[in-house]
Amino acid sequence: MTITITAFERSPDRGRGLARDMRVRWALEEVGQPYEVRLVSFKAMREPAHLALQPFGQIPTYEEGDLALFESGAIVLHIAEHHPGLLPDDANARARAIAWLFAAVSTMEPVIVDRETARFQEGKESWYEERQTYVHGRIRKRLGELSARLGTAEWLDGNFSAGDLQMISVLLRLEGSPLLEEYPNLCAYIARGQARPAYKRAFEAQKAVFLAVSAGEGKFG
Ligand code: GTB
Repeated sequence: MTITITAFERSPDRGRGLARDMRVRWALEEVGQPYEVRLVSFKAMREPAHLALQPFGQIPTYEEGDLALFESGAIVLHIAEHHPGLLPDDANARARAIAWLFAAVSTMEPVIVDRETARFQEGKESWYEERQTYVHGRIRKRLGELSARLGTAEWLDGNFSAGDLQMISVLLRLEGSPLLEEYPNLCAYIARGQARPAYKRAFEAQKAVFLAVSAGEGKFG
């Protein structure tokens, strides 16, 4: 059955791979499943056909036969549960890998995303800089805890898993930020993820969308 995911027609990140379709692409590449991508405009994301797939009008979505899914965490978990390569066989190790996937989206991601939301929505407010101090404090706390747990290990719990895939994807939202540079082991962890051939294939695929759109608009070549 064909797998179809959705992604931004024009990603605001200009091909940096920060939108959440990247996680789904990466997971599909890790397990060797071919997929198709339906690009959606911001207008189409608000229309009934897309809202039927994603009630919040967001990307990514995942369709396979009768199944339609939303939420990148649920999609990555579904892929990992149905194809070998992203979850250990041992039941306890499998449960722990899933716990890391949840930790990425429910413990790490909210504090990290708050930094961007504040910048876009509150950046002009007089209290913005002061609030960012608190936001950065909350991010540092979580990065410090994660860094302590990772220590010198290669991955969070044994072999690379869907938990690492999701965690690295979340940490990448801080790429280029001095906050991340305070934790060299987390930087090295991210770099290990980015060095995986599946990550590279996924990254190039999403970047090709940006390049094609830009070329169509006469900005390149
Ligand atoms: N919890 C959902 C999930 O994990 O799937 C969140 C999905 C989500 O936030 N999707 C975003 C979206 O569709 C795209 S990824 N936003 C449009 C909207 O809400 O109207 C978030 C994102 C957007 C842009 C950048 N960027 O430009 O760097 C990075 C990440």
